Amino acid sequence: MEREIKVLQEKATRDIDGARTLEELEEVRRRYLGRKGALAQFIKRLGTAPQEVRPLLGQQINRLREELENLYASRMRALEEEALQRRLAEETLDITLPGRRRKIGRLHILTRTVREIQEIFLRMGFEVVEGPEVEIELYNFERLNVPRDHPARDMQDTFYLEGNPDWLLRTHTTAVDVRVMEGRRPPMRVLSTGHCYRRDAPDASHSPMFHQADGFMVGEGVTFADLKGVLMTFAREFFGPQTRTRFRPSFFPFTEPSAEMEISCVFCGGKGCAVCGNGWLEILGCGMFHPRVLEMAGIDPERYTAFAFGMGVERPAMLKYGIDDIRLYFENDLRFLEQF
Ligand code: 2NL
Repeated sequence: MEREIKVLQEKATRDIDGARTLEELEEVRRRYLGRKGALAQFIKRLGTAPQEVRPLLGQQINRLREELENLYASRMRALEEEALQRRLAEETLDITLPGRRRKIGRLHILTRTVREIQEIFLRMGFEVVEGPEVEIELYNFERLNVPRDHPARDMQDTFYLEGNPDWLLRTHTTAVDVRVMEGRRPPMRVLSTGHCYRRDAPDASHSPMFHQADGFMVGEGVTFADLKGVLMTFAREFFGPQTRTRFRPSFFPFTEPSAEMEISCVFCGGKGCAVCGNGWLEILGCGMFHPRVLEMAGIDPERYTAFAFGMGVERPAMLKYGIDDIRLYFENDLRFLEQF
C-alpha cells in the first residue's frame, strides 16, 4: 500500500499541475480529494491493513492529503490569476487613446453661394424673400406676360402635378417676386432665392432641379442705369474687383428692353480660352419691366418704372470654384463636398 500511495502522489501531482482550466482542476480535485475520491478509498482500505502498519499508513495518507490540498490551492490561485490577466488584456480600456473625432459637417457649396448672393444684395438695400416651390400658372407664367402657347408652359418643359392641372413646380423664383408685388406699394427692392424645376435630362450643364436668385427694384425714376449699377456691383463683389461686364440685347416676355449680362472670363481674363471662347461668360438675364407686368401687379406704369434680373446659382458657382459638371453638386460625394 505504501507503494500505491507513492504512485498516487505522483499521478495526482501531475494531474493538478496539468489542469488547464478551473473546471479541469475541479474535476481533478473530485477524483483525488473528493468524498469518493482516491484518498477516501485508501482510508476505507486502511481497515484491512495489518495492525502494526496502520498508524504509519494513516500518517502518510494524511500527509499526502495535506500536500495535495496545498498543491490544489496554489494551482487554483495560479489559474485564477491567469484568467484575470486574460480578462484584463482583453477588456482593456486605454484612456490614453485619442477620442473618436466626430465629423463636423458644413453647408453645401450651393447653400453658401446662395447666402453670398443674398448678402451682396442685402448690402445694396434689397430684402431677401422665399416662397412656395409648388406654384400656380398665374404667378409662374400669366402675371409675367408669358403667353399661353409659350414653350415653357408646355408639359415638355415644366413639371405639372398630378390631380390639379393648374399646379406646377416653379420654373423660376420670379414667381415669388410676383407674389411679393401683389401685396405691396412701391418702392421695393427684393431678391428671391430658392429651388426651381425644369424637365431637363441631366448632363454636365443641366439638372432638373437647380437654384435661382431673382430680383427687382420698383420706384419712381428707376432706369437702366440703376440696373447696370446694381448688377455691375454684384459681378465685382461676387467674382472679384477685376471683373468687367457687358450687356447684350436679349428677349424675355416680362421685360422690355431685355439684356444678358456677361462678365470677362474668370479663367483667361477676357483673352479667350476653351471655356469662354470669345473672352466673355453669360451670367444673367435682366431688363426693365414690361409695362403690362407692372399693370398686372397693380402698379401704375405711368408713374413707376422697375428693373429686374434672374440668374442661376449653379453656373456662377461653377465658374468661381472651377467645377466642371453640374451633377457633382447633387451626387453627395463627400470627396467633392468637403473641398468647399
Ligand atoms: C434669366 C432671366 C430674368 C427677370 C428674370 C423679373 C421679375 C419680375 C418682373 C420681371 Cl417681378 N422680370 N425677373 C427679368 C429678366 C430676366 O431672368 O435668364 N434667368 C436665369
